Amino acid sequence: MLKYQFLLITVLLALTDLIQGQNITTGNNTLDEESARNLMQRIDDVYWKSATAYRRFADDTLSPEILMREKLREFYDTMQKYDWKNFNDPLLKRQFQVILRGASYPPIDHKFKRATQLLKGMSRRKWVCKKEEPQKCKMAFVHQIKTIFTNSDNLNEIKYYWREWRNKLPLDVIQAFHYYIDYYRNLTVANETASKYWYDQYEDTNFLTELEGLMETIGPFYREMHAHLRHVLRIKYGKDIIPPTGLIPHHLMEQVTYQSWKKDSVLRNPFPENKLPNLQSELDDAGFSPFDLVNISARFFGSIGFENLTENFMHDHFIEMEPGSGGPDCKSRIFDFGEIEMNYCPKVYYKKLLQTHGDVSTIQYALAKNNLSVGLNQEASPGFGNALGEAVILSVSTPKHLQQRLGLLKDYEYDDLLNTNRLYRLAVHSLLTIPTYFVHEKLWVDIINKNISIADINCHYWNLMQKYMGVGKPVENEEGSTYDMPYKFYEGIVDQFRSTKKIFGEFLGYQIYRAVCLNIGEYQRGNAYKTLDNCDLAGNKQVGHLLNEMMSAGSSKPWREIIKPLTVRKLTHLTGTAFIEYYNSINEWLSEDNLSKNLQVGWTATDRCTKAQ
Ligand SMILES: *[C@@H]1O[C@H](CO)[C@@H](O)[C@H](O)[C@H]1NC(C)=O
Ligand SMILES: *[C@@H]1O[C@H](CO)[C@@H](O)[C@H](O)[C@H]1NC(C)=O
Ligand SMILES: *[C@@H]1O[C@H](CO)[C@@H](O)[C@H](O)[C@H]1NC(C)=O
Ligand SMILES: *[C@@H]1O[C@H](CO)[C@@H](O)[C@H](O)[C@H]1NC(C)=O
Ligand SMILES: *[C@@H]1O[C@H](CO)[C@@H](O)[C@H](O)[C@H]1NC(C)=O
Ligand SMILES: *[C@@H]1O[C@H](CO)[C@@H](O)[C@H](O)[C@H]1NC(C)=O
Ligand SMILES: CC(=O)N[C@H]1CO[C@H](CO)[C@@H](O)[C@@H]1O
Repeated sequence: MLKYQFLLITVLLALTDLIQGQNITTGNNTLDEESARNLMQRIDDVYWKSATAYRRFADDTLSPEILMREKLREFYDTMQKYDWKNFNDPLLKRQFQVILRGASYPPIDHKFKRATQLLKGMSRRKWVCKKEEPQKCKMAFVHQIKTIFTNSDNLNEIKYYWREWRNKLPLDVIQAFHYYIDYYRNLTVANETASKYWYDQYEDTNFLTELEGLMETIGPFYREMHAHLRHVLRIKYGKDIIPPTGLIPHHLMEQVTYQSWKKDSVLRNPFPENKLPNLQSELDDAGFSPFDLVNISARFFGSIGFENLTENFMHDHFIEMEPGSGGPDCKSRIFDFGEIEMNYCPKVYYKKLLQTHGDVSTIQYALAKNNLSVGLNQEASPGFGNALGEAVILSVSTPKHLQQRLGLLKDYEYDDLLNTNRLYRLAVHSLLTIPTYFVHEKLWVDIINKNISIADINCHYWNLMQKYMGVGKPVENEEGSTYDMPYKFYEGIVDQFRSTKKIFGEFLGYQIYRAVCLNIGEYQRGNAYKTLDNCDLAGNKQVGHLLNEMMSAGSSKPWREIIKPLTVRKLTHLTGTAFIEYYNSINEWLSEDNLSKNLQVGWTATDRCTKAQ
């Protein structure tokens, strides 16, 4: 009875609208599924028009996700009038659910835009004075200070820049950070926690707990690596500087991170006599052009059964950037909302070869999902696309792929020793970056959930660095100084670069890779000829099928449902075990090496927050 009354009232209301000629929003006089479908059609048109405009007029401050959210704002009120939670059509229901996430956010104003710009740009902003010429204050973290961290072995110099960058943190950056805190804290009503909004696209308020579980899984491996790094730093800088037990000072850990791919670095390859190949000269010898990297990447997808990109498509949608326009990282610029375009780096080097495979993976993802109706055409969750790209990159970086598919490294006998060296470098990089992102993520979520006060941000940061990384504060800052987090923390709270995306993408990438490798039998546990770290996916149509299923699902299902068919056990959560399995050989080598050198593993932590009071 009540239901009918409600229906009557809504019909009456709609009729009144109609009579007054104002019913432009629902376009029909009922709020039924048919009219909902029509509404979606209209929103879809708006979406495509805006997406195309975005490609032409993007100013790069706000992410396309946020801009599209703003574009659809005018429809939220109308959409909320529908009883969408009780729709019969599951896809239509899902579409409402996904789009209406945007309704929780206040309209974007210039303050939000300004804060975003400040946080995104801080790594390139110049405020640090030269150590030798204190009146010259034009050094930015990227790339001046980073270059010093990477190349200097003068401890005073590294320490000076570590401290100065933090001591002189501009006030407007701090204000932007505080603005962001308020913004997320303000989203909540009553007793909600802000992580409900931070993790809305993961559809899990307590997603952090799942991420924390991953840290525990990789913990033992991390601690072995930590003991090893403490040892190599002792060799490099002396026993007086680095104690045999305890925390590694932050500035030196940052140096190790930046040096993970450097030839002459503090790192010591497990088998120094077995020289890693010079991939640059290999690529030079092969005579690849920048476009060849795109073509090679596109052919990877062709080989696993994706529809081949036509010559016309490639010439129209892949555009080489002007020399020098890509910045020092030479990152591709990809427009994957609506119409697709990729502006690629005009250089050829190994890292680019890998990244281009990731980029073309993004393009394939866009091709697979962009034709779904608005809302469903989104990434399954932030970082899902990164994970798919990561799985492809892991395949392309195998000695097997480089040799057999790309005809590189012809003169190398890629034996176990050489492979251990390769995995060592990769492991240092991954094992140091993942926990860093996690510490940033946890700090941020603890802040917005009001689990810690603003006054405790800094000490809490050091508590987390101790707990998860065995890293300590190198020097006490001057009085009145502010926060000690590196620039990646601030970038990591901006949606485009958010730390969640990196952690999620990394772990899920290894997870997808392992699942697919097991599925096609290229990885067999216990078979020394079918190891996970040398599993190549190229040429296998089953791989294409599995990847395409995930890509073409878009956002029509939660990410957990999308990964479910991958595994026999129907996993719907993240796991760190694929990561551990991938690095199994280097993990064993580290443990044995620690043992033979009698190194202590682990550290003790002290509570930096109670000490400060
Ligand atoms: C958060 O809410 C407070 C109180 O309503 C308001 O003064 C402040 O401007 C809001 N901040 C942001 C960033 O939305
Ligand atoms: C939040 O408040 C509501 C109503 O006041 C209550 O029912 C609910 O249990 C509370 N939730 C938590 C997590 O405290
Ligand atoms: C794509 O092109 C490759 C050759 O580059 C060919 O072997 C393959 O069959 C093509 N795939 C389709 C679906 O046409
Ligand atoms: C990509 O490479 C293949 C093989 O070298 C070549 O046949 C094809 O024309 C290239 N595609 C484009 C778009 O240049
Ligand atoms: C996808 O949408 C675009 C633009 O509306 C259209 O040109 C293209 O034919 C569609 N492709 C498919 C496979 O439906
Ligand atoms: C909140 O922070 C305190 C102290 O940092 C910690 O002990 C506690 O576990 C945290 N609670 C949650 C829910 O994260
Ligand atoms: C001395 C020391 O702590 N060595 C460790 C090195 O790694 C092995 C394997 O995990 C540990 O058992 C040793 O304790």
